[in-house]
Amino acid sequence: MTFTRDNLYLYFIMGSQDCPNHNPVEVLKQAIQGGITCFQYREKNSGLNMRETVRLGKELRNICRQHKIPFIVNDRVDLALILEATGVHVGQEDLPAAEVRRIIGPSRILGVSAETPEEAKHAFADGADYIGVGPMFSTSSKPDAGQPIGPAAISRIRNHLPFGSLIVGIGGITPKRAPDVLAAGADGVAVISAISKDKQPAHAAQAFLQTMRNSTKL
Ligand code: TZP
Ligand code: MG
Repeated sequence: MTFTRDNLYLYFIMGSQDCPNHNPVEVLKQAIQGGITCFQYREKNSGLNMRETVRLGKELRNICRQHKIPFIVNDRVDLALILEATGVHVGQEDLPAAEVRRIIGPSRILGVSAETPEEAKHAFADGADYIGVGPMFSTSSKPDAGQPIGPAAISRIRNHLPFGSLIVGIGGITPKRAPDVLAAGADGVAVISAISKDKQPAHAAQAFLQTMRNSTKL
C-alpha cells in the first residue's frame, strides 16, 4: 500500500480502552465513513489478552483493507507482522527505531514519536517515514504523556528537518484546535478521544475535516 503525506491528514488512533460506549469495530467503521485517512491500532491496558488482541486486530485490519486505509500497529512489531500491517509506530521508550526498521524491512511504514529536534532528527536517520509530535494539548488518553508542548513545537522541530519531512501532531486535538496544529506546519492531526468517545464518530471525523479544510482555504 502506498503511504503519502495525505495519509497523515486525519490519523485516527484507537484500542478497545478508548471506546467505553461502543464496539471498536463499529467505531472504526464510522470513523472511516467520516473520512479518516489512516488508522493506528493501539491496544493499551485494555484487559484484552494477546489472543484477543490478535483477533480484534484482524477484524480492524480487514476493515481498513476494504477501505484502503493504512493500518498501523502501535508499539508491537510482532503484532504488526502477524497482522500484516501497513506499518508500526514506536515511542522513545519502545524498541529502538533502527531495530524496528531492520525487522520490518524497507516497505512497511515506520512512525516514531518525537518531542525535540534531536529526537526528530534521530528518528529519520533511523528510518522513520513520519514522526508524531506531542502532546500538543493536555490529554486524558495517555497518562504518561507529560506536559503539553503546544503547536509551536512543530514549527521548531520542522526548522531542523529537511523540506518535506512528514509530521503529525498529537494529543488533546479537537476540531476547533486542529487548525492551529496545521498552521504550525503539521501535515495532519492524530486523534483518539475526540473521535472514539464521540457518540457519533462519523460526525466527529467530519467536523475535523471541515475545520481543517476551512482553515487552509485561500
Ligand atoms: N501520544 C501523545 S498524546 C497521545 C498519544 C498516544 C494521546 C492522544 O489522545 P487524545 O485523546 O487525542 O488526546
Ligand atoms: Mg509506544
